Amino acid sequence: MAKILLAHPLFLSKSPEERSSASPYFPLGLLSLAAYVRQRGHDVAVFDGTFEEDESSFVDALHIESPDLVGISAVLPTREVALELARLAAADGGVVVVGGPDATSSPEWYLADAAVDVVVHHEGEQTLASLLDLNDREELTVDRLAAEPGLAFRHDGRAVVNEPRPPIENLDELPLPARDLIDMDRYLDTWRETNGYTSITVSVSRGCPYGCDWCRDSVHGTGFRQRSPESVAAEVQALRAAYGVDRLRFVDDVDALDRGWIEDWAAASERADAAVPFEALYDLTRKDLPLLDVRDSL
Ligand code: B12
Ligand code: SF4
Repeated sequence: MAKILLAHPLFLSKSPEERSSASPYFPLGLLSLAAYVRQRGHDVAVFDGTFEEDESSFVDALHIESPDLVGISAVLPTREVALELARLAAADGGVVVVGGPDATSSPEWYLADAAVDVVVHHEGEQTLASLLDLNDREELTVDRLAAEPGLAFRHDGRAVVNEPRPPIENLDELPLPARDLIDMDRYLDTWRETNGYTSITVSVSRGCPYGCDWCRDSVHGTGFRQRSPESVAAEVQALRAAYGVDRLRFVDDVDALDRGWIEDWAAASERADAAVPFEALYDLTRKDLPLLDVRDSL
């Protein structure tokens, strides 16, 4: 089975804005990918640039892990550093894959650099797993890549962007993010030192039905999908037990579109002793949502 090194190219040492916001979060999408491909038998390691001084630690990670593939996550402000890591990984000989929100909106930009072999656009779990399977079967050929939804690649010097893969409908089928692959204590200690409390990200839903122009083709699309309230309560209960977390930040496009879901989640949280203060993005024009009621009952 293939070994993949997944890399987060945000170095706080190079990013004064992120440093001053003093609220470091490791991208949950990358940990979700890690858990998904690990569950399918692949070997996964994570490189987290957050607390590293510079790219030399990434070179060390390449030497230590010797991955077959390197997967790099990119948002707009990290695209240049993502490319730097891609070049280092390409020089080391691995297949270089880039994914994430910026790679989804600009796959051609990444493929214009010879260091990037493949882009995974939109939701990444199933597409990355398929790519690893192709690698294992030594089938990373143009024909096979062209048949795989969610991929973009270079052919005859031009970017070929396949159709997106249909989104995962049942989010409860996804394993919980592989938080064990990063240094969670370092994050929690930083939160405690700078804010006086700890905060951990959780994903409860994917997609947003509003379809605003600039975000219409975002990673998770316009189809709103929610996890079950019970699975969220169980994850929060586990986070409390493992890390004693004080607060949660939901990383969804938008939350609380479904009043019934919130009520069920509040009940499930009480049953599981998993009521933790949280922040999330709500539609404030929705006067029907029981925000204060829910908060009071927690
Ligand atoms: C929570 C959040 C934050 C938090 C925490 C970020 C974190 N590190 O966790 C905070 C507030 C700090 C933040 C800051 C910013 N954010 Co923000 N944020 C989000 C948000 C709401 C959730 C991210 C998330 O965890 N999603 C859930 C996971 C499951 O999805 P995902 O990350 O997209 O990952 C999936 C795919 O992208 C893909 N994938 C991701 N990486 C990789 C890598 C590989 C190799 C592969 C194969 C696939 C792959 O597979 C994953 C699983 O399906 C998103 C919007 C959204 N709903 O996604 C915006 C979003 C990522 N943020 C965005 C922006 C612009 C910013 C800021 C620049 C805002 C600002 N002006 O300061 C900063 C930049 C921070 C930085 N330098 O990284 C944009 C990025 C746009 C772009 N084209 O790059 C988004 C998409 C919002 C938007 N709709 O515009 N953000
Ligand atoms: S996530 Fe926000 S910006 Fe994007 S479509 Fe939904 S409401 Fe609009």
